[in-house]
Parts: sequence; structure tokens; C-alpha cells
Amino acid sequence: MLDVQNIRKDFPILQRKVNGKPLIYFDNAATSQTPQQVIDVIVDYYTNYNANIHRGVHSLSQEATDAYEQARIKIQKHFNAKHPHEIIYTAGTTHSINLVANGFSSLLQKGDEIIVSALEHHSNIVPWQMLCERTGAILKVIPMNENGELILSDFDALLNDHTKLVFVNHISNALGTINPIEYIIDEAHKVGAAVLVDGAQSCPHIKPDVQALDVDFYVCSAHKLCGPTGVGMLYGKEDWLNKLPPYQGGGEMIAEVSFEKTTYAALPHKFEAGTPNICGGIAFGAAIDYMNSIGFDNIAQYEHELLEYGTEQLQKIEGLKIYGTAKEKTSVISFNVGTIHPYDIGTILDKMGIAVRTGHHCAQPIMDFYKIPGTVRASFMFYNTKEEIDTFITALKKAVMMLS
Ligand code: 7TS
Repeated sequence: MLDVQNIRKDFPILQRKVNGKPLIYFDNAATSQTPQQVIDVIVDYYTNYNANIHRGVHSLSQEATDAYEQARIKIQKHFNAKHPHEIIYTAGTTHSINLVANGFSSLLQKGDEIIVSALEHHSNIVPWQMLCERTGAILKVIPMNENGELILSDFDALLNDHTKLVFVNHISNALGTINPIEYIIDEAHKVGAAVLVDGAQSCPHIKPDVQALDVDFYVCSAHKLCGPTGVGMLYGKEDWLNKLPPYQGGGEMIAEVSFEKTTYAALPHKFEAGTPNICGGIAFGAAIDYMNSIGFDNIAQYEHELLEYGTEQLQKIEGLKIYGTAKEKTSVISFNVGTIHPYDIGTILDKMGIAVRTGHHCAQPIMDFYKIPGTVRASFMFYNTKEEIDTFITALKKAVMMLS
């Protein structure tokens, strides 16, 4: 059982008012809030040991390097990667995906096939389209059903000897569907394809074991799991990371440079050109510590209760339709009420201190599937409460009355 009232005290932002009303933050799928424990780590870094890493003999530089590399080990242990050098710091999920897509440019040939799912965020569609343009590879899509679940028999039918890569998110940001990644990874491996799992939405709810999953690449952003923005990670199996060429050239990623020839640094530095987000990396580690102190089983159980309660209450509102009713889903509820535009609902809710996301959620193909311009999306995190859901429902009813 979570002591939610105590947990809420860790998040200073939850004390503030918005438009004169206590903030109710239901936009967690876009970004999560930051606990004091992580804020303290950020303040401590800039107050006491801000310095560039891996290049100074002085104490500050060594302290910063140690903290940054310790955080990498925390991330490695959390995701159960075999080696710390299989964890590449990036600016976030989008950066991680682009790094892999860019690397595959030199490994693919015309006619090779890449499979993505119908449930992807734009960041897991566009880089692969760009890769196809560069290489002549062909993009195929696993379709979804009305509930927002992938149709696995169609996935099976898409796989063949030409399939080189499969990309799928672990959890859909627009609908909350939890995808059967174990099955997808196993089947893709049977035809020799590599699999990248986009964990942007799963990392705050599930603790994945990348070795048990046998996944080739797993990516996520720190800001989704109570860490800062502008930092994330790419996990890649050592063999794959060695095969991929560097993404960006610059300092830190080289072994030796001359005008005739440059050799690259070993993993992970080969992919970490330039001065990184040092403080962000350290705070990413602190965020993982924080999430683990709460416990992922506790988080999943409590958020599931919020999902069930929220769904039940929303379904009582006349004309409300929920998009995404997969059997396996996380605490994301996407909906519309009648023909009211989602943006109008979001604007009125904001006046009442309630933050939800409205629009296509960077997943336009999903909106096209349902033939809608967008949805209102409420996404819950372990620091939200049933009382907040009650206030949200009352506010939503008011908004619907005003707009009908
Ligand atoms: N993949 C998924 C599944 C996501 O939900 C997001 C962000 C990304 C990739 C991109 O992550 P970034 O950290 O690189 O931006 N999703 C959302 C969202 O649902 N609302 O705002 C951002």
C-alpha cells in the first residue's frame, strides 16, 4: 500500500494553485513532476561540483565524473543491462531513436523491410521514414483493432526474411495500451530482425529487464519518471552498439584524431559527443532511486486502481467515449464528449486548475484510425488521488454543460 498523502509532500509543485484553484496534474504522460529528492540533487550539483567531466584532473571534474558514471551504473542495474557501457546517455527518447535510425543507414539495403506499429508516437515513425528514404528500405505497419490493440496475426504475416528491424512502443502514449513486447521480440528474432522498444511511457510504470526480454534496443526519457527534461538513455546490446557507426562527431567520442584519420572511442563514449547534460544524467540516477524507493509493484497496483476508478466515473458521463480499451493498459484515459472539441474542454479544465493534454498527442495515425482530430487525455501517476479524480469529474461535467 502506498502512503499517497506522504508521497505528495515530496512534490512541491503539487502545493501550488493554478488560476486560483489547487493544481490537479493529470498530464503525466507528457511529463511527470519532480520530487524534492531529485530537485536537491540538481541544486547540489550546481552549488557544489559543477564541472566538465572525463577531462579534468581537478577535484570538481573528478567528483562530477564519478557522480555521472555512478548514475550510469544505477540506470544499468535498474534496467538489468549486462554492462554499464550498454547504457548511452542521450537527450531523451527522440534522440535515442534517431541515433539508432541513423546508425542503421549503413546496415540496410534497398528492399529490406522495417516494421513499426500503428500505435507509435511520431518520434517512432518519422526517423524510420527518413531511414527508408535514405536506404530504399520499406516501412510496414502492424495494424490495430478498435480497442487499440495490435493485431498480432497481421504482425506474424508481415514478418519474412527481408525484415531487418521491428520498432514498437511498450505502452502507447495516446491510448495507454500495453503492447505484448515479449511476443513481438521473440517472433522478430525468429526471422533475424532486431527490435527496438520505445519505453518512454513504460519506464514510469514498469521496471523492464532488458536481458530477460532479450530486446536489442530499449529507449526512454528521464522526464517521464520523475527526472529532469533533456536527458534519457539508449540501451543497446553491446554487439549492436559496436556495429552501429557513431551518430555525431566531436569531442569525447574519439580515440585519436589527425587530419588523415580519426579513430573512435570505445562504448559508451563513441555515442556521447560533446559536453553532455551532466547534471541531468546524475538527476536521472536520483529519479530512478526515488521511483525504486516507492516500488514499481506498488506503483502499478495503485495506478491500476486510479485507472479503474477514473474509467468507471468517466463512463457515467453521457455522450463520453473512451478511446483505447485494451485489456492491458496503464493509467491513461483518452476521451471525447459528443462533438465538443477536446481543446475547448482542456481550456475550461485549466481555468479550474486541472491540467490535461488535448490534441493528437503526436500520434496522428491513431487519430486518423478513429477519424477524430484529437482527444482529451488524462494520465495518472502514483501521486494522484481518487479525490482529484472526483474534482476532475465535477469540473468536466461543468465544462460539458457550458459547451453543449
Ligand atoms: N515515444 C513515446 C511513446 C512518447 O510518449 C513520447 C513522448 C516520446 C516517444 C518522445 O519522448 P521525448 O522525451 O523524446 O519527447 N510523449 C509525449 C506525450 O504523450 N505528450 O507529450 C510528450
